[in-house]
Amino acid sequence: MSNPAYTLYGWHLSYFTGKVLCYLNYKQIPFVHREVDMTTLMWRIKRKVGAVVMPVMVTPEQQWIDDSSRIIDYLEQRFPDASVVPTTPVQRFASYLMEAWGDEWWVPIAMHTRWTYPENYVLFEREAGGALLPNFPAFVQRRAVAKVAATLRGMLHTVGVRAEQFAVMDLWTSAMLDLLEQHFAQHSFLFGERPTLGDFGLVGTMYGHLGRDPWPARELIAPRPHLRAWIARMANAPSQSKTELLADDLIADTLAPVFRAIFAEFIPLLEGINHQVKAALPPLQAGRALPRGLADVEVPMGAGRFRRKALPYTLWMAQRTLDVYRQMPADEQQSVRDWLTPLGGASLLALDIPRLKLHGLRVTPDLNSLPVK
Ligand SMILES: N[C@@H](CCC(=O)N[C@@H](CS)C(=O)NCC(=O)O)C(=O)O
Repeated sequence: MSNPAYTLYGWHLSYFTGKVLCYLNYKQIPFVHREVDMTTLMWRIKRKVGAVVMPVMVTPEQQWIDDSSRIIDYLEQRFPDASVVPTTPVQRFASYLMEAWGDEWWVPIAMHTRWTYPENYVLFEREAGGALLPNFPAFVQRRAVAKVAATLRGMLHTVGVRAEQFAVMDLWTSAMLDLLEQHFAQHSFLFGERPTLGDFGLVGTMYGHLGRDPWPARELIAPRPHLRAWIARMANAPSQSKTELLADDLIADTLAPVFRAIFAEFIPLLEGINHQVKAALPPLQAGRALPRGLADVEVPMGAGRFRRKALPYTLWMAQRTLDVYRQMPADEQQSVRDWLTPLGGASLLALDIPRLKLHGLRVTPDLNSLPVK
């Protein structure tokens, strides 16, 4: 392609920007990376996609696309070589599920490790300040960053970063990172020797937050060299030597405990959100978006319990995963069922989510698919 006219707006500090940056590097798609300044964030992006959010990608045709999953879907169509979507059913389904889990479940962990340890703020202040108001004096930048930081801190309670839950979250994180360390000691990526959508979902947490913020980089990632090496592989353009996923649609045994945890913890979260979304639908005026957050939902986290607000958006990610299953022929669906049932995941396929459409950071019920009263 001669015209490298894709532009990605987003900060290295941002979870979902990290996901797309790693993807663009892997696919070797020519793009321009622009840090987001205040005007772009608060005015241009808001006007174009209806939300103050990053990342946003602008195509050569001047189409503005938000949401990391939609950006990747769009680029997969345009750049089908080296597809990140596995062709075999179990790896394909597992990859979408990993994307949903990486995107959604890990948010409280990433926000906890960033905002609970003040030493991380120096990097945040420097990078966000330079990005937001590039030509302004440092004291003005610091004030602007303080406002953004206050907004982000304001979300901590919503996503479950609550002091009384830190012990459960810390135990969970350390056990899960150990499992990933054991996996990456044996495999270069989640499903073999090249990354898939699932790796890009999981790296969202690991790139901007756990891997770059000083506290988690030192305390959580440095002691796990194989995990650290995977993050580095994800962040850099690929070496072309090994490009295969595991043969025969296998999922490595080292991921079995990870998927067991996903099924034991993430499915209850999805069920809890779905319950609340269904209750919120009847009073909702036609065409209106659901609130961004609903009431608390309590789910297992490791051996403990974890409470956070239910975000309807998370169901859109689950719908995306389940659509992959629904579009499979019967024999492929059977393979997926045979894989996830012994791991405790059968109830995922029974999740009956009202059809949802995405608008910025919110979802709207798709009225055409609601039951007729
Ligand atoms: N699901 C979206 C999430 C995007 C998102 O939450 N981005 C964060 C920065 S990493 C943000 O802009 N948050 C602003 C907010 O939550 O209001 C995606 O995949 O891009």
